[in-house]
Amino acid sequence: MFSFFKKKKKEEEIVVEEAKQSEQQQTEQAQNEPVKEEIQEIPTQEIEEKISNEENEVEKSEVENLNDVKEPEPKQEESKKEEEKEEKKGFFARALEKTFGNIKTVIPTKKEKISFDDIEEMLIESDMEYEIIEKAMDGLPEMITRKQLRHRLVMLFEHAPDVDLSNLPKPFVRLIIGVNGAGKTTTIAKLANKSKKENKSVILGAGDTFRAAAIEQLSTWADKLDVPIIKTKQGHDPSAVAYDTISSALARNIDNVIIDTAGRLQTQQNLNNELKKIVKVCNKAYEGSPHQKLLILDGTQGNTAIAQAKAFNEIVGVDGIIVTKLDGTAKGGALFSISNQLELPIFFVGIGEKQDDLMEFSPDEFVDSILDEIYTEETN
Ligand SMILES: Nc1nc2c(ncn2[C@@H]2O[C@H](COP(=O)(O)OP(=O)(O)O)[C@@H](O)[C@H]2O)c(=O)[nH]1
Ligand SMILES: [Mg+2]
Repeated sequence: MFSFFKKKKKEEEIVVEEAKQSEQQQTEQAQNEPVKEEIQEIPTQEIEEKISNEENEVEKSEVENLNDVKEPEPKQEESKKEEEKEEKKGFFARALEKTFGNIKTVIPTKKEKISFDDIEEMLIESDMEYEIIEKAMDGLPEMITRKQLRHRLVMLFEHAPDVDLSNLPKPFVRLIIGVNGAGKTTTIAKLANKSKKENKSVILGAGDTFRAAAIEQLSTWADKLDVPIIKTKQGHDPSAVAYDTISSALARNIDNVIIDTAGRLQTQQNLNNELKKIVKVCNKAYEGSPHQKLLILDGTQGNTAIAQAKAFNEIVGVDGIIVTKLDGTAKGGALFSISNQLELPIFFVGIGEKQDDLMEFSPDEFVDSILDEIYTEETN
């Protein structure tokens, strides 16, 4: 039953080899070759067999691991959680420095209660959409306490992820989409780095085949992080890359697949068709995938990112958002409107250009780090 996967692996090596050819050759060839050649049907039965074997293996290893784990003391656990919470708040506080600068122009000193008008102005300054501000503040009194405001702000992030993180399929396939420059490739590197840190294996698919530089950029990250990558020539069909990446993950029993995509093509229609095709082909390679279609939004664009997000959501249906460049924006308040308007969860935020500059998003800590800037203490 493994012969198919062996064959796939060989093909993959060829693909990687081919990618080393000169760029011009690549483009010429790409234009002449029918892209379909690279897509092959995987016999479903073989995949099913393979998956069920993997499931058995996972179950066995989980049982083994369970025997090694000691129950932590409940008290220790609590203080650890508290520590983590504080740490996260600290990260947000640093990432939101510019947004705080804006907020301070409205509320320069910390208070116990803050007037309705000041809160409203502060939220406008942080780039929260007015419609959302009205919704959040509806019915609040003239003088607002921390607790009252906290409740309303946290409520804006009510859209919970619908993936059960405790029981992920293997491989777990994520498709990364978004406009050029949003931070897709950098975020893929950060996610791969996170996988590695969690002792999960990961493989990347260089699906932005529109520009040679994009393939190069992801390859450089793959080298740096020492993770495998499947790539092809510039101009080739990205869905073939997606197919090969997923097949390779299945063959090598890899935990996570992350696939890059182009942010811009010759026309919007081309982009729509390409993204739809990639999604379809992922499902062909491994039924049910991609498990997450993650939209990368540039945080420095504030509310204008929402229109983009809506367009992508209409094309392929987005499962969650990652907001990048939170470190470089004074518009941190846009996170409220992004999540609320799109009715989607924010999974992570990017807080810098390095591989470790990715943070799991948590509405509680995000809101608290803002409130810490304007309120003196918890009041009722
Ligand atoms: N400051 C900062 N820069 C970022 C962040 N994420 C990405 N970038 C930068 O944004 C630029 C575009 O990123 P890239 O990953 O190439 O975007 P892509 O075109 O969507 O793949 C690069 O210069 C990145 O280093 C972030 O969280 N913070
Ligand atoms: Mg890119």
